[in-house]
Amino acid sequence: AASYDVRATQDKWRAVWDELRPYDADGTDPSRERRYALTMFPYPSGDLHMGHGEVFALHDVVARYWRLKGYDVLNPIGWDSFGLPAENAAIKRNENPATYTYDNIETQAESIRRYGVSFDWTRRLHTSDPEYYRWTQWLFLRLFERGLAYRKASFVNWCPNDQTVLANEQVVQGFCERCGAVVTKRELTQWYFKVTDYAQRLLDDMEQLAGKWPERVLTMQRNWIGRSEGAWVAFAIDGREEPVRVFTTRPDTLYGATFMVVAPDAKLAAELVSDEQRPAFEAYLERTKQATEIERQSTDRPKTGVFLGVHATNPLTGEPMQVWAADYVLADYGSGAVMAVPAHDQRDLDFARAYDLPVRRVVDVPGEGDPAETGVATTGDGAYVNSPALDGITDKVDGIATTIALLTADGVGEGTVNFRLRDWLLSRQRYWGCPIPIVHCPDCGEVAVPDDQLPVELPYLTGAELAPKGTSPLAAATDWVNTSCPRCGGAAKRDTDTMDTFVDSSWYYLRYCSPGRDDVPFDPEDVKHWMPVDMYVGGVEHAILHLLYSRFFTKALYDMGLVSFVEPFEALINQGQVINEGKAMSKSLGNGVDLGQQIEEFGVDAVRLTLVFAGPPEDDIDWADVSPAGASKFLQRAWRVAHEVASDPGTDPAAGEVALRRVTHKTVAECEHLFDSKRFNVVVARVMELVNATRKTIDSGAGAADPAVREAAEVTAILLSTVAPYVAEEMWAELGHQPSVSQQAWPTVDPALLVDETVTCVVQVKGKVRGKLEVPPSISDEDLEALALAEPNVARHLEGAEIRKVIVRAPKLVNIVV
Ligand code: ANZ
Ligand code: ZN
Repeated sequence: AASYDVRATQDKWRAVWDELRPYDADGTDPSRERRYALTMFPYPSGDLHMGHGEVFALHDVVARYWRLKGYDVLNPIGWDSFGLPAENAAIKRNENPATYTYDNIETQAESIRRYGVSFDWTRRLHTSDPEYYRWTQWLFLRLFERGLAYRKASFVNWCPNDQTVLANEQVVQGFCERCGAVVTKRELTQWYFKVTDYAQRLLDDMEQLAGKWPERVLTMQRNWIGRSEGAWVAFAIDGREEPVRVFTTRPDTLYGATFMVVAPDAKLAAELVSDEQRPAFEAYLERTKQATEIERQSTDRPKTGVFLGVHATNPLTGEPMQVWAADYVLADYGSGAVMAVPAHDQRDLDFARAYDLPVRRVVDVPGEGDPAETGVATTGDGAYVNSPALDGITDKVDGIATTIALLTADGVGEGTVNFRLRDWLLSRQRYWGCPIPIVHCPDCGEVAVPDDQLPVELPYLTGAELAPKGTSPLAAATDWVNTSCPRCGGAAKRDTDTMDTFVDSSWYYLRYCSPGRDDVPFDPEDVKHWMPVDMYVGGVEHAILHLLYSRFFTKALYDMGLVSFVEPFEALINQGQVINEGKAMSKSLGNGVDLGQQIEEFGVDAVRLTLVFAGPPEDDIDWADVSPAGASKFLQRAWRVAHEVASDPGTDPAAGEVALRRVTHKTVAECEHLFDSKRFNVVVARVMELVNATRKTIDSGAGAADPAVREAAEVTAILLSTVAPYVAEEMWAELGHQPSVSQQAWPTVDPALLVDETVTCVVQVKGKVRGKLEVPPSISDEDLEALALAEPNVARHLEGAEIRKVIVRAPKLVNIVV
């Protein structure tokens, strides 16, 4: 049988597309509806892998479908090109990270072009280009002006291996997200973005995303933001003017607060500790710094702590409470101190039992014993006991409200909301990142580099100059560091940290709207036209950090009047993982599958089709269960239909096989629905069925000259162009059309052809069959009744009789009772 040359086809159409540029967004016609398809831009480490193959194939289905539907589609590509791997490679290879970075970008760009992704290459960006990071710096300064970028000293997550600080989000279960080393704590002065100012809005605006983002991503964001309602309670401290305020979700248990616990690594602990207890405290603090966050929060870890040698006073009972330091209390949540209520909080109870501290039950939960005896803290509702102000109350909500009112009246507490979300620690002590555009002046303090002096470009450093030393490598570039103060002109020093690469990726989708502009980061008009993104496709590993930061940036820009929407991404797809033999691909398991090798063997289209056909986009794909060979066979079959139409032009002008036309039109109608509901794998299945039906029609005698066959072949080419663009283009040309198939209009559906073949309806009069009708299966009861009564033989039998009842069971039966 005839077949097409996969490789030659790829080379041929790639050149045509480069010439025709059917994928460039237009943007000039404001009346034309637009769509923005976005894929999480790649990091340039090595060549593309299977995961890229999957995400590009899936997101390109959407972009190409929208183009067929007539939308002006923005489908841009760029590189997230700052970051540690390039820097580590440069140290090893004794070069500047740009070499590795831009070499890899070129490799990936070539692979992406070969992969036939319908990107608009005119908007390409790299976050490590000075043209781009100039605007990252500009945005940093806008946040700085508004107090949303600030510096503070605190204990921060420190990766001893990468020799850099990490954001909370980059610490996964106590380990460094990148290298897996155990994360420790260090006290450093660092830059932060004030994400916490936006906590409530980040939560509230998720309503706009309900049903459009995966539920689990919304849940992860909600948990990360971690809103808790409760109260602040002030505790007087012996020998100290200022009270200590604690956050509690259970102010109603205040009568049972029998001691206080402070995080050892909170500043407060060092302030409170007595001279006598200081040596013990400091030893304990050292131990605490070794513990990971996950260990500290573990419920079954034995509780440890040290008495700080001071006492607080319970504002309701007036009783003295010992103040302790213990690592189960975290420094950066609430105020870093808790009122311990051992009877009703298991952590506090475990601690109380370990150090023989008093336990007082204040809620009598029916059916549960006294925690002081059982060792099990109770958290349920019940009658308050030992709590004079709450006498007679039996429910928590009431108890909490009553206590808050009491504390507020006394000026020692107030209802409040607390968030788990922390400010975003953005400075990094590494070289290959966006320099922070701040000058430190001994007289003026932190001074912004003026906008017209941006970008602050990275000095050129190589190899050993980049080696991690705990301070930024930029600090050693003294020519670069020493500068003059933009405000007073005196000697000053540049900030030597660089920004977390998540800053770069928090706004790249805006830059795509106004590529190449050197007077603004983006044009508000362009952004208004293209944004928000209609479909964002990327990995679930970005469910928290990248998406939360982008949402924060968008809201901050909204407040500055630079954008007119508060959520950047309307819809989100998290593709599954490509695995092999049931396991994640890894070097050690030797089960890796190489994208480039698969493409060599089966061709781009077959690999793309395999990935799209494997299952719903969000499911994992086990390469052991799929068949790129089968995909390539199918594509040859599809092509052959077009090829036969071309070689057998035919003369029959008749309407063609109605049965095939029905399949064709139904396929188009159904696929539209399937594309819209992101069931791309089913689209492929429907196209396969269409090709089978076409083959059957040809072989059953109609021949390829039948117009219904041509119509089916054209529809196949158009639908297939969303998944397998090379063969689709080849088919389109075989059918005698000009390229590009991707610029065709979505096929028009003839509604008459969507109606199924008719069904036979039996009409009975007095229980006897008097007539038969051929009717559409979807006929209504009224229409069917009218048809039945009008049927000549039925009408004859009804003559002179009085109709008592007509029982209609559409579409199969009408029973007339006389
Ligand atoms: C007294 C109390 C009694 C509490 C009780 C709970 C139950 P969420 O829901 O996560 O917001 N807490 C406050 N700050 C803390 C910190 N820095 N480290 C560890 N624990 C801290 O939890 C709020 C509760 O966690 C607060 O309410 C406090 O303990 C504790 F029957 O206060 B509670
Ligand atoms: Zn100055």
